[in-house]
Parts: sequence; C-alpha cells; structure tokens
Amino acid sequence: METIKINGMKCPHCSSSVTKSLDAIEGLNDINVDLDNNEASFTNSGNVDRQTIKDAISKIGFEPAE
Ligand SMILES: [Cu+2]
Repeated sequence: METIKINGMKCPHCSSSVTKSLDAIEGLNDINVDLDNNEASFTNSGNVDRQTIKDAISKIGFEPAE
C-alpha cells in the first residue's frame, strides 16, 4: 500500500474526483481517499511512478505533496 498527501480537498466531491482520477490510472487499485487526513492510499501493482500519480492529481486542480 502506498500513500500520497493531497492538499486542496474540501468536500466529498473533491475526494471523489481524486478517487476517479486515480482509478483511471492503469496499475493502481484499491484506491481510498481520506478527506479528513488529506491523503490517498492505493495498491500500486503496476509500479506506476510517483510523478504520473502527482500529475493526475494536479491536472484536476489539487496539490499533491510528497
Ligand atoms: Cu469539494
């Protein structure tokens, strides 16, 4: 399981957008976005690189952190 911090999520719509965008990345599974902790967790069975994940989050208007 990997996690990534995401800033800028304010409501369930935001977290659901993030869930959808991560779900669209082939190789990521079991996506869970935790709005209260500003964090997403997922299984990275496709060894998707970190930058690809961050780009997907930035593209829809949120700020991925390390
Ligand atoms: Cu929102």
